[in-house]
Parts: sequence; structure tokens; C-alpha cells
Amino acid sequence: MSVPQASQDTASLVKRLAGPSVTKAGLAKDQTEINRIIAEASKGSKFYDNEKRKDKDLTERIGVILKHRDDLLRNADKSKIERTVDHMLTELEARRDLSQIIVHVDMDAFYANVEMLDNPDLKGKAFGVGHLHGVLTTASYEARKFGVRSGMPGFIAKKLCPDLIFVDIHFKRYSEMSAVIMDIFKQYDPNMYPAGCDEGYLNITEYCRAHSLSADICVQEMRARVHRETDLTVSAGIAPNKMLAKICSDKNKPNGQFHLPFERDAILSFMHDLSIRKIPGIGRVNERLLESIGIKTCGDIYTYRATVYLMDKYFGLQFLLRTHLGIASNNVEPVLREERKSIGAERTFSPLGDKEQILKKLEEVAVELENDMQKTGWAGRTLTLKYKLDTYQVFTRAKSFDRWISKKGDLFMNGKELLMHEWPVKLRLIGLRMTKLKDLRAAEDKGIKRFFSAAGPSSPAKRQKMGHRESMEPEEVLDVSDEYQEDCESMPGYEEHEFEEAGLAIEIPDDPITEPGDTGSSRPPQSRPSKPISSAAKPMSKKPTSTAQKPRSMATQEKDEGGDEGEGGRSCVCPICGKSMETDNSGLNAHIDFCLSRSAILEAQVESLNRQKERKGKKR
Ligand code: TTP
Ligand code: MG
Repeated sequence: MSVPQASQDTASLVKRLAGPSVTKAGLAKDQTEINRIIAEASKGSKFYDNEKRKDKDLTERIGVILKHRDDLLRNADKSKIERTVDHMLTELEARRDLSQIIVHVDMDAFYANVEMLDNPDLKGKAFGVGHLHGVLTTASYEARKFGVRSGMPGFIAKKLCPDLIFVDIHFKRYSEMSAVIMDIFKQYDPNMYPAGCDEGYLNITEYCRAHSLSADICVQEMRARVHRETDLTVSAGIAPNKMLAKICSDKNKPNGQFHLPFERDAILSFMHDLSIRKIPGIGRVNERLLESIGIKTCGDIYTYRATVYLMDKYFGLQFLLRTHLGIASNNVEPVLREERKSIGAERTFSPLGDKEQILKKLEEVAVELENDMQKTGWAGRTLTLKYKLDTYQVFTRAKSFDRWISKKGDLFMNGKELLMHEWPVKLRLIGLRMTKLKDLRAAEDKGIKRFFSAAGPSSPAKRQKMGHRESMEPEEVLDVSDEYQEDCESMPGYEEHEFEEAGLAIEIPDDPITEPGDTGSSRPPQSRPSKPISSAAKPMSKKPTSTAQKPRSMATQEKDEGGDEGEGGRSCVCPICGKSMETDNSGLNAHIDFCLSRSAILEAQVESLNRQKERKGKKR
């Protein structure tokens, strides 16, 4: 089998195939050989083909963006723009806030270390949590030395580390331990924000003041307490804002802490050589996009500030300028119910083409979603069906209602209706997600108020506006999410469901569902604290929605409904198809993505249809 060498043509693909967790702590320094083995092991699989296609799409998209950049630069007064940006930087600098002590805490090899508590024989051994025929949720630090890491298919991990031990996943245990550690963290900041099952942000300014403690001692004490009470280790980053604290918690992993000086110059020099990939919100795709315009480190942002200024809609000028300066939000608060945007459930399985079997999976998903919605007190008005073809391409279809739905019957029947529009298809994942949520608990609280308010959301005028609408545009995993722009805490355009991609990066021979209630992915079920899709893909400022990011079709649809506008809508022209439209940055990016991926998606659909027909033909 010929192995892709890291030539000009294949370097990006090899890097892409290496997966999302390449920046994880404890991995071997030189990833070249590891990446080569991964590429070799993946070659020939549908996953490989899909990654190759996505890499090609991205290369094309970059080509378009670069052409657009050249056009813009040709007509621009570069030094004037640089002066404007310098002025913006001065203004941002003037508002730098170094007054709050922010800590990011992150448990070390969380699932693995919990497993070690229950089976001390694993101590010192290279093991992964997950199955040979599934994906690893995480790996012990001994296994990481071989390049084994989260989201990696088991068979690839075994190639990298032939003696690797596979340990079963026990979500219940991780949830229990998560609750224990969160309780400890809350003693130091009752308003802390749990950012996943094993990590969180704290503002310890008040605690340090009240107990006359330095930040270092306070964090040491907190980590020691976690260790004393759980036998698990935790690492921490201490910095003036959440972005920096998150980057710092990785610095001395495992079982360490890192304190970034609260001084402008120290922060600037820390940022100067920092790879942009270390910034939360910059994953593989954003990294490639930024590298294409010359930005590899946060220091490079300054060098290319004129380009970034002109290309604001692609790269997010404010976000990048703030990143360059090491400025980000220092606002830490707990997750508020009203911030929840969606609730969903999904199932992963070995590729299925049989209608009955797929509908059975859909029904299971509908039951799980109904349970979750009931347990947590939500109803919703937009239902999105998500499915992943056996070719690994992901699509969403959405439908809005003029009433609140949460019952299995509604979820299943409407999900089925959306799916039947696509039939025949061969799937490896199916999911349902509700958005446009209504908090039933809030409704209970406000029962009397509601009684007196005549025109609620179901007033005739609004009902007419919402109507019944279906979004039938094919969508891909590369996601554009306008939620993330709100306070310049992430790049506008190109989010990637990295965790999910990695988590399904194989031909899974058996249904990987191991425990009742398991969603079938490598993530814990909805009702438990779950790790964000990937820390890099998770914006610092956003509270977690229930699982995945908002699918792009939803973003488009919400705009159509006229409910969520006002985020800088303006008229722009798509550089691909030339269509002009009234939209904001993310709307434009979504459209560009769609333009670029449409042909590839249609091709895949046609291919899939042909395969189905062939099979039917053979049966006859
Ligand atoms: P992480 O904190 O990202 O990883 P970790 O705690 O295993 O290792 P470390 O922080 O020391 O680098 O994730 C916490 C848990 O979330 C992890 O133990 C397993 C789960 N997880 C997955 O299931 N899949 C993933 O892709 C990732 C990144 C994590
Ligand atoms: Mg961790």
C-alpha cells in the first residue's frame, strides 16, 4: 500500500488525518512518524476518502479566499490600514483588565485516571479507554508517548502501540467523580463555570482576598484537596482571562500548574510565539485558513494585520486582534438555564441501509430525546434531523412548528418524514435535535403572569410569521455558527465538529453502545456533564448547549424566520457564485461553505443512490 508522504500535496491531508487532538498534553514531540502511521492505517477506508475530499474542498476554498485577498490588497492603501489597525490595538489595550484572577482547571487523563482508581493494576501501563473496534475517549499518559490519544480509532492506536490495553468505558463513574470535583471547585468560586465533565473556569479573586492567599497557594491547595478527596490529579492555569487560563492549564500537565504573570509585556511575549492552534476556537480548519495567509503564531497576526482587516468577514478582525494581545473575557458565571439553545440525542451504528432498522434507531433516539426533554423540562419548536452517510458526510434537515413539541410521537414521526425525503440512504449515525426551546420550568414559575399575558409566542401574527418551514439544503460537517461571534471570543467562520469527526473516524464493525443510556458516541449522555466537542472548537464565552454546535441549516433557518437578526446584517456578495445577499459575516460564510460543498455533496448523494439501486437490481 502506498503511503502518503508529507509532500506539498499531501501534507495537509496527513495532518488532517492525524485528528483533532494533536495538541494534547503528553504526546511525543515528533509527530511526523506517528502521522505517517495514522495515514497508512486509514488509507483505503471511507473515512480516508471523506477526509481527502474535505481536504480538497478546503484547498479550493482557500484558493478562492486567497484570490479575494489579492483583489482586496491590490486596491488597498496598506499603510493606511495598518495605521487604522494600530489605533484599534491601542484602544483594545486601554481596556485590558488585569484585575481578576481566573483559573482554568482540567483533570488529567480523566476517564483513564478514574479507571485506574478502580483497577490499580493499570498504573504505569499504556492503556486507552475505549474499544479496539471503536474510538478511544482518552489514553493514559504512558500511551500518549506512543501518539495514542482521544478520538483515535482503536485499531490505529494499536498500530502505534502494539501492547496497548483497551479498557471499557464507564460513564456513570466519570459522572460521579465529576460531581465530586465540581463540588470542590465550587468551594473556591460558587459562581464557577463547569466547561465540561472534567474542567471548569473559576474566578478566585474574592477567595484569595478573603483568605489572604496568593493565587499560587490557593490553586495548590485546591489541587491538593482534589487529590486528597478523589485520588485524581488536576492541572491548572492561572491568568487574567479565560482564554489565557485555558492555554496555561495545559502548560504543566499532568499534575501541574502554570501562572502567567499579570503584566502586559509578559502576556505579549507569551502570545508572540504561541501557535494559533493553541487558541480555543482554532481547530484544524481555522489553522489551515490562517496559515494560508501567513499566520502561524499569534505574533504573526500583527504582521498580517492589513490582510486580516480586509478579510474581516473570513477571519474576525476583533477576535484576532484580541488574541494577538492576549485579551479575552474574564467573566466567569455558571451555566444559566435560559442560555440553553438546544437539546438532542443521537446514535452511531455500523452502516445500515435497511429502512426498518434505521427507523428503529430513529425511534430509540426519539425516546431518548423525549426522556431528556421531560427530565430537564424543555419543549421546542424546531426539529433537526441529522444523519451521517456511510461515506461519513453529515447532513441536517430541519422543520419548524407552530406549537411546542417534546413527545416521542411527534419527534419520531417528523424525524421520519424528514428522513423519508432523503430515502434511500445508507447511514452510520442518526440524531434528532430540538431548538427554539421553551423552558417549561420557567413557564411553571410564571404561571400566573402567563395567564394574564394575551399575546404569547403563539399569537396569530407570530404564528403566521413562523409558519411551517422545512430546510432542505444539504449541509456538511464544516460548520458556521454565528453564536460564536457574540463577544469576539472566536473566529467567525469555520468551526469543525472535531470530536465528532474523530469519534467516528472508522468503520465500526459492531454497535459501540456499551451502557444503557449511552448515546453511542464517545461522549457521555446528555443529562450528564459532557466534554465539549473539542476544547479547541469550544468558544470560551459560550455556555454549553446540550451537545453539538448549532447545525448550519438551523442558523440559516433562524435567519429566515426573522427572529435572530441584528448581528451586523449588511449587503455582501458571495465570491463563489456572485450572488448578493443581505446577511452578516456568518451568514455569508455559511453561504460560501454551501456553494463550495454543494457539488461534492450532490455527488455523494448520487453515488449513494446509485449504490442502492445497484443493490436493489442485484436482489432482483
Ligand atoms: P480532556 O480533558 O480533553 O482529556 P483528558 O482529561 O483525558 O486528558 P488531559 O486533560 O490530561 O489532556 O477530556 C476529558 C475527558 O473527556 C476524557 O478523559 C475523555 C473525554 N473525551 C472524549 O470522550 N473524547 C474526546 O475526544 C475528548 C477530547 C475527551
Ligand atoms: Mg482533562
